[in-house]
Amino acid sequence: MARQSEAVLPEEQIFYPSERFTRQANVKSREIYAKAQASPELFWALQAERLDWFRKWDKVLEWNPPFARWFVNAKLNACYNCVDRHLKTWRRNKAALIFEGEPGDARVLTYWDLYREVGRLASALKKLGVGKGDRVAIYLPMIPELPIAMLACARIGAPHLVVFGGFSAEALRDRINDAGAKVLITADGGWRRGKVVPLLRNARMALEGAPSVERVVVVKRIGQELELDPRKECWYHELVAEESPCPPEEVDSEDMLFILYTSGTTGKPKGVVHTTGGYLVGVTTTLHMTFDLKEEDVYWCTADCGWITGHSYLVYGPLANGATVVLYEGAPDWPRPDRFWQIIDRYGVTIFYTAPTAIRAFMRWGEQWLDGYDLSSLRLLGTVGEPINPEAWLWFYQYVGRGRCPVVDTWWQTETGMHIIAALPGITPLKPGSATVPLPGLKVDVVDKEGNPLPPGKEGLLVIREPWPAMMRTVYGDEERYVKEYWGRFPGKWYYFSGDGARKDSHHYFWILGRVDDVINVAGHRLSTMELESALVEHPAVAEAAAIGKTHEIKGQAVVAFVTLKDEVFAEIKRGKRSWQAMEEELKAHVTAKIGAIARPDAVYFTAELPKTRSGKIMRRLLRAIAEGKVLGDLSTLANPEVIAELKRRYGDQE
Ligand code: 6R9
Repeated sequence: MARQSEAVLPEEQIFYPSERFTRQANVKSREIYAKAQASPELFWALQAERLDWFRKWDKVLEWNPPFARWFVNAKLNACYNCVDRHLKTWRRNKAALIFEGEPGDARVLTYWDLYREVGRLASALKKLGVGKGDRVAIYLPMIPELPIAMLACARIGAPHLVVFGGFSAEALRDRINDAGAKVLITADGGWRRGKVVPLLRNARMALEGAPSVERVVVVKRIGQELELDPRKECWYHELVAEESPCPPEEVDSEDMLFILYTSGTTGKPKGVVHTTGGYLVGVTTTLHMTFDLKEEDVYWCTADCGWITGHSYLVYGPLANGATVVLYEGAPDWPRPDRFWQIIDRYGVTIFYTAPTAIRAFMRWGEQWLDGYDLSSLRLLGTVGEPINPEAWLWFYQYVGRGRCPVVDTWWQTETGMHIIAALPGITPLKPGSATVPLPGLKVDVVDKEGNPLPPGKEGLLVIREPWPAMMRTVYGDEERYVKEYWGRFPGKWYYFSGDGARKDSHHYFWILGRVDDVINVAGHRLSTMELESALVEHPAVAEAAAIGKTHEIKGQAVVAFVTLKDEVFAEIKRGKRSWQAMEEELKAHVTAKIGAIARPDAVYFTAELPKTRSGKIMRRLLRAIAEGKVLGDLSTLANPEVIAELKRRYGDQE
């Protein structure tokens, strides 16, 4: 890449694609934008040729806002596209998954191996009574059985709901109940920084209040002595031992592929529903275009399968493209902060996709951890999850990419299913900190509160103005919420509202400003303030609580909770029977138990009252300003100004 000039601010620097990269790129010419714009449906129909269909569509798109059907009446199978079809070519013996576990164990599965594993589990699930449309919950560590389980479900037309292994028993239970899952696939445990994560124990706790689950399949990962309950639980390896692969089920393009829960603006996580045809076309195409994926690549996405990035760009997108995918279990700094560089060196990774929060952590640990590793195999870098600050972009570009690799920042969401704003690395000049421009065929805009498009330079709301193939279809069991939250924001206009703020610059590049709703983004993970607050008030000592996201150097945002205690608890602390510190620790542990470690507050601030408007709404904006030591702004609607002075005195400017 050629650098424009050193003498400008990082965010004004432009990095042009190198001739060498462009010459070999999957997309070499800007014509693609004009072509896609001229007829998005034709564009997507052409892209759909990447897949194998059992029956082609009658119509590309049926759009009854806000309900879309893509590739109407077409038939296909996602697992067939990710696995079986590659067996007809030399890819049969190509590495599909290269796995490295935290304890250092490694496994390589060719596409043929993957077919055998997936097919056998699919047959076994059928025997357990799982049929088309039945939901299967998956609560596994990042081991090959996780993508295998996802694909096995897809093979028999059973939608999966993957629950991140770091979530608590309660979070698992809520998701299972919302989806009415029939079977749960879990493990005896997983490894995380040298410790065992007790997945089966959590699962058993979750199932005490989840009557829909009939059977539990347990992968032996940790290998501790363990008794299973033969009435309900069975070992994965015993279950599949005698099986052979069943044929893939023919499903409709609009049949549900999976549900994935994500945080919204209320306390209840929503089950984002993705269907089969459009989703698979979307993720397969974008991976090919934005990451320039080639047959020879060794592709590594560090996300967990518990998130959408793991679904779209670790499992479905890369495998449908027949790629070699690296799968790793563990943490970037375990056993040492060089784990990532070691993996890139060891497997010759060529495309590396990770999160800004990880990059900022590496910056802090220092470049010396990269010393001695050969990273010359890398040819493209990607980021996702939150806005990347120009400093982190430049560090990634310089130290990891050695100034040779484009850094493709990808903006998208659980709901969009696929990349929406991202560079095409062979043709798009890059600006550190900007996700650049919408992909071909997509209409994205920045609008004001009424939905009027804003000119460059003005900050507003990020919307998508036309349907796209991998878009969510509904919120599971709550269509009203889908219509209202995503499409009902601008009456009279069918615009998809992302929940993000943004501005365009004079080159029409998009700069994402973060969430404008009550969603906090901690290390790329979405949490809702309501969810945190309901967890806090469930604690017997808490009268009222407000959660905010405080700017954090590495995580982007950190959770800070403001809590009012019940009078009797307050009195006990005053009398010295309990301490503030112990109370703070107890509440942090409580939130961890309720939601998971990612939700653990960095700090709990105690206050006699929360600042509220005259109509009784908590003014989180003020709490955030206090926690960050910022100017408080307009206080005219505040009903109880005295609490602000007190909070500022106690907690203002505090680290
Ligand atoms: C893929 C994923 C979505 C939210 C989204 C936005 C933030 C994601 C971003 C980004 C700036 C990027 N976000 N990618 N912000 N630049 N490249 O992360 O999905 O977990 O649903 O989160 O993450 O705020 O609205 P999800």
